[in-house]
Amino acid sequence: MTDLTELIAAFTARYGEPPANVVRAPGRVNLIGEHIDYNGLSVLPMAIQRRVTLLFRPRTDPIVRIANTQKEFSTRSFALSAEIEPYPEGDWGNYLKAAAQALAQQFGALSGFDAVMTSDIPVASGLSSSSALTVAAAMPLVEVNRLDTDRTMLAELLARAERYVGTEGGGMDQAVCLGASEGAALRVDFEPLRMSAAPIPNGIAIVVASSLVRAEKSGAARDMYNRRTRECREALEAVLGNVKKRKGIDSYPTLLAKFDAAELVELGDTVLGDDLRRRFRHVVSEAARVTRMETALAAGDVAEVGRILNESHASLRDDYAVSTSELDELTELAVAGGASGARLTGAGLGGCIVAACPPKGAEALIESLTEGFYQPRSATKDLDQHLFVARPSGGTSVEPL
Ligand code: NG1
Repeated sequence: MTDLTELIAAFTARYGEPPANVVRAPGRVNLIGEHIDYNGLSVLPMAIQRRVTLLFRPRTDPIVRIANTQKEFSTRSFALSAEIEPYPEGDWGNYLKAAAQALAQQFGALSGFDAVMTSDIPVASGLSSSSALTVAAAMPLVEVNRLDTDRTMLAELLARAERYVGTEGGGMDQAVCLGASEGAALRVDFEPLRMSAAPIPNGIAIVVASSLVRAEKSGAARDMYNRRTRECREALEAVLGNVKKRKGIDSYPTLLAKFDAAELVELGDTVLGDDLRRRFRHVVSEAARVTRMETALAAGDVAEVGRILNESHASLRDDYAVSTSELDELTELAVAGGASGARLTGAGLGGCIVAACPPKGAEALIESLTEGFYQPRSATKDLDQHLFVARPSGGTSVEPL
């Protein structure tokens, strides 16, 4: 259900009064900078036209009630406090509680709200449905309680908040969900968080295709994710221990400011064992690709954008070991179908790929992926859920109804 009139009717039928406001919080596709946000390195995601839509009405007590029109997610209701007991692991309501607890800890006693929501962001697909949900649940509390905050502060707060669900995540998703602007990707820098628009030129189309494999945040994908964050920390420690003139160098960003990627890869090769050496090589080479991607986008150079995507995929597959056979197959099919390049996007182990092509090639690319990947799997029903041209979209909005 994405139609606003229907959603308003559902709200009024459930609560006996009409909603006061609508929140729209977008999903995202990450163009470049994969698995480096939690290392404090800059990334370049883009908000997409898929989003969470949440209608709400203030309450005067500290209760939050959220009904979801998607049948697999039944209604959640809880009391606001600085210590909210989580639902069982994997429960969708934990994203709501994550936002609520963090705001209660930061701002003290809060009034709650009643809400009805829906989402057309595919779940567990690397398109950040979870952060969109977290942001969508936070916005009514910000409005109802007139909290003194801004988008940057909120993005930092909600990035920490989402760790409530057990993932040691970075801050990319909440930042782009809040800070994106239409027609552009968003460069996100960390420590401290800064956001700036990187326009997507008309000559470049971005296509998203799902591998049809879910990357569950509560399962194997989460364990892999947390293991990679630890490996990155270990690799950094070992490299820092071997850097001469260490003064002022204590993190990935400060290391990359002092040395170029090739020097660091060489250093990593010398001081790290096999797995850590490869993880480290991905991190420093991916950081360099972010800078190259900005230049390629500014120049409207779709061929170079494609090369960068291909290199990133190879690095995620071979060095970071987060690809799957389906993601590899999809990227190969995309390139064979006319994309200038493609790579897995998001955390990996399932989820989607992102491909770039000239706009006039998008239709042929979609046809070719349909024939090569989805038809053989009898997965053409509701195909636009899994395969679509992503439009660079604006960040979260809150409007009166
Ligand atoms: P997805 O793909 O939504 O699971 C996760 C992290 C990002 C980032 C990417 C990998 C969360 C909420 N999101 O995104 O911060 O690290 O993986 O680049 O933890």
